[in-house]
Amino acid sequence: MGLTLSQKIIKNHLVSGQMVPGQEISLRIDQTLTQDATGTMAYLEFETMGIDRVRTERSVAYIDHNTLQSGFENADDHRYIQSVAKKHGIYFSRPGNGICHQVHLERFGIPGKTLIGSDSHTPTGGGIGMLAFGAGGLDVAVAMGGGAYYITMPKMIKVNLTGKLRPFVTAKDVSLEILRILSVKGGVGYIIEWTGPGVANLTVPERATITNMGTELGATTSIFPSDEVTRQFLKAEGREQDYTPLCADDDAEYDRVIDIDMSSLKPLIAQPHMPDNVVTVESLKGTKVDQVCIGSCTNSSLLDMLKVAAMLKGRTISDSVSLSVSPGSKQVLAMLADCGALSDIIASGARVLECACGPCIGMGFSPNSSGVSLRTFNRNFEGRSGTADAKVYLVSPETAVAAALTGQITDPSTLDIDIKIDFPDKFKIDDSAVIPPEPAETADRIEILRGPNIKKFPESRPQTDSIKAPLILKVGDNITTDHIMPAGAKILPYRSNIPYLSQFCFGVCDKTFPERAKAAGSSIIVGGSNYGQGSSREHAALVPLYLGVRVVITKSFARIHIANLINAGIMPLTFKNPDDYDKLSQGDILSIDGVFDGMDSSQMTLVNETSGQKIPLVCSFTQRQKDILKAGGLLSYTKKEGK
Ligand code: MIC
Ligand code: SF4
Repeated sequence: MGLTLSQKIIKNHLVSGQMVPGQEISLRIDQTLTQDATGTMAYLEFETMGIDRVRTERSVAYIDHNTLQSGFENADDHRYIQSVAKKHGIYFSRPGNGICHQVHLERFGIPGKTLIGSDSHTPTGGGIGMLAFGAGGLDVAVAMGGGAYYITMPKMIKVNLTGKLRPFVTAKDVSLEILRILSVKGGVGYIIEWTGPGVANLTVPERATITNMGTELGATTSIFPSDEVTRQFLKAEGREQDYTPLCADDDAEYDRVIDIDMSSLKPLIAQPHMPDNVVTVESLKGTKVDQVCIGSCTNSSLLDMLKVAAMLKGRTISDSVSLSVSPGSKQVLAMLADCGALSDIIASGARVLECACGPCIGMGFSPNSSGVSLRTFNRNFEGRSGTADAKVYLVSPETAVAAALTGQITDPSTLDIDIKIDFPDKFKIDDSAVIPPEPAETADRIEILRGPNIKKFPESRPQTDSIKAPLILKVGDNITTDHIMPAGAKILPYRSNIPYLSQFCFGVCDKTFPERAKAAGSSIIVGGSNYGQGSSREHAALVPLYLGVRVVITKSFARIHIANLINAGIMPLTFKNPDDYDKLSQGDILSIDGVFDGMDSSQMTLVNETSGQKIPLVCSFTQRQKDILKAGGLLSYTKKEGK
């Protein structure tokens, strides 16, 4: 039997385990990336491992999230990351150089290589045939030190693309269509391979939009073949030598096949507050819009921006709309400036923001009270924009511009606009904003610059054989890491200050949670299905650990978050019968005895001491995960094992 493309790359990088779906495998990692919001913690973890130089082929530290410097904290963190990078062999992409995923695709990604990044949208690299995963900071630190990356061997979904996108229908609409079909949990446990005759009709930036948003499906990663289109892209980046043709074998077997005929798609829109709440743009026609934001790692490529500029050229945005445009990288911005497209954007009344995540992570540009905001981003979770009652919709750049011009939700294909762009076959290459590391021989001269905002890690707590603790918080389905550990301009500067961050934990669900959890000392959280979807931020595990959470019991977990919980030493368990969720109430006293035997037999019994009911739980920990939980987390385990 032939192999799928990802199975081939996995096979080439397999360190341990067998390629059987559901089994734990570990992979050799060629490249890593970090961004600043998760990077400070990842590098603090890397430092405690005591390794002088990174052992990857390429590691890059990006500054793109925490760029609003309203106090010393973010600037201090940038300096810290820059100094660690210089000392330990890591390339440093300066603030202003662009969003990690966009820059990595342009300058560093290589087909067939493995990449892990401390950001959930790292699968963007799948747009050029990389096997790229989002991971917690600690997993990235271990990979920088040469350690393997552990995942559960995924099943395979093939999306067979046919046809060609019609004008004003875009790769973003393909992403929204697959979200409509599969939902935000439909990709959990799968790699999504995009194949079929339609692939040749998609450029690399379009493919990258699609692999980027595979994260919203909960997929382990997403990947396109590396073909002639990939070669052209790498050639335009002056990196043709990095090209290798790659595709699945003809007789590769997939667990599920989904057909999408691109010529039949219409412009789509995800309604508040989930990326899978998708309908046609036409069906919301006329809804008044207050704000439009164009950018983010999903839609900030040169191709996107040139289309935006072409639509805005010679036109002025509606009086009632505020429009932001954030190009994805310095390369994109410089090329827009050189060809005059930037002037067309500026003349339309848009506010041009720096090349960074910006409004996507609530770093400024929050909407007005209960405002309607149309964004070309990938997430519209409640409160993420920084305005608690805002209504955020996700759309393509074309649909975004249509709304900016008309002041209402408008299907762009109904406007009398012709988009004509001249797409260059050579990009402007200027890597001056990427600072190379110090040579190994002189690296010990480099001093690490630490700011006062860097605080100690939460103390690790080894799991014990019996646990008795209150059910401190009960939450529903699809809880995101933005619920657990919100981001935004006010909180993000404290990503290396867990005690401060802890005041905001679960703030969207229950403002009293931090105080109650701290007072309880030890506690248990109960959640519904797909708990922990969204961001890769390990803070969504480290902060609950700091607040005394020992166990999280749910109907199911999202992939990166369950790994982060185990890495933090918090035990994730699931209900054997999902209906038992209803037998528990916040405030109940819960106990579990025989935890260690339970880890071995994959079953435990939860006793609700308050109601007297017994509830069966399941788990499936590998020996390594059991040892990590018993050691009180991956850092203690790594130190103990001398790994
Ligand atoms: C996000 O989009 O939520 C982020 C901010 O990029 C996160 C990382 C973080 O929380 O720092 C992600 O997606 O992993
Ligand atoms: Fe940045 Fe938004 Fe992309 Fe996250 S999703 S990396 S915040 S642009």
